Amino acid sequence: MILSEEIIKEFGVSATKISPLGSGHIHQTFKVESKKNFVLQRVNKNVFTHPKIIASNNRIAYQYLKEHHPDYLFPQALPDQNGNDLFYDEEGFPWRLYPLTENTYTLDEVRSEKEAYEAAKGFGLLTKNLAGVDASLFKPTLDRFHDLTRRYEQFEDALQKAKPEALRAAKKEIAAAKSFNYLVKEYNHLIGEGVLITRIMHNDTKVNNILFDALTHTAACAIDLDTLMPGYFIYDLGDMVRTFVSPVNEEEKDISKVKVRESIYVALLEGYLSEMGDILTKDEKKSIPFSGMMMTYIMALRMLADFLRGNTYYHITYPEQNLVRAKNQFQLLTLLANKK
Ligand code: GN1
Ligand code: MG
Repeated sequence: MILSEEIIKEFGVSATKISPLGSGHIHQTFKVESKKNFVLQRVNKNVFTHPKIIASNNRIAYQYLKEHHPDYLFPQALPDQNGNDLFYDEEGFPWRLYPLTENTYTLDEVRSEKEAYEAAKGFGLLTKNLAGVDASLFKPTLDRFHDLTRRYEQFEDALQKAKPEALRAAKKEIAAAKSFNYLVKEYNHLIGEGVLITRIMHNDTKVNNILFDALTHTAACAIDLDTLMPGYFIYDLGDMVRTFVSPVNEEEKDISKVKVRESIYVALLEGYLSEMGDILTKDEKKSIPFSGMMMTYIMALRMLADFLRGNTYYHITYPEQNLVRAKNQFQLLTLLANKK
């Protein structure tokens, strides 16, 4: 592996210290200390096979925001010595460098209504500020990433090809997956009838993708913009519901601990609508309750399909981990469906 110490020179920075940063599973991330501090990242080219599309989408967003919302903090990559947003090493890995936003912190879980409100406001502001940009300039960095129809088809395909022992182990979850198929029909209706408007979405709205201001504890900016691309607001709002409302995350094996914290749900919705309330149409707002179910369902299907396929996508540390995740997410989905 090529060392970060070598790469950083390509960006014209002389570092005094480089150390691993954050809890991400996809890329390798480093904190670079020098006169100014930076974040250096080696992009996972197996997951993101078109890193140049990420760089291009981000640059388009950056330029638009600079012109129309100059005070908005957008983490734009800094060019390397040749003026490129990505530097490719000899092994073909793309690297990128960002300024480090000082006096901020991240959270791995939502502990209070205030945190839910502020994080959701932060993600809402990103979409709001990009509402006027020409969405056709952006390309998908991962094709049909949150397309529920496609994810259901992938689940069916995995089901067809699964080994008998995997089918046996996942019997209940397979039944659950089929029982929620009505959500696919609802999704197709919303898209097909043009109820939802194509907007530039973040597509990975976990709370640790918000940098909080250390003084004000409000959202300073949204980070991890690999999936900044065209989509629908239900993707961002729904993934916030999925990842904020339960006191335990998708890794929890004891599903009796999976809960819907109603006050967190209300707070995140308020935070999101404090920015997006005037942007979303009346019809879009009707699909707010659907959003959390849809995104929880899509993740449950992806995790279950990965288990049936023999765990080829998500990183696992024990064999049933994807099944545990799917069980957990179907429990959350059941709670969300009953709440409705
Ligand atoms: C993956 O690795 P992480 O947590 O950033 C996935 C998301 C899922 C998430 C589920 C590129 O994100 O879509 O919500 O796992 N990202 C990709 O934990 O597939
Ligand atoms: Mg991510």
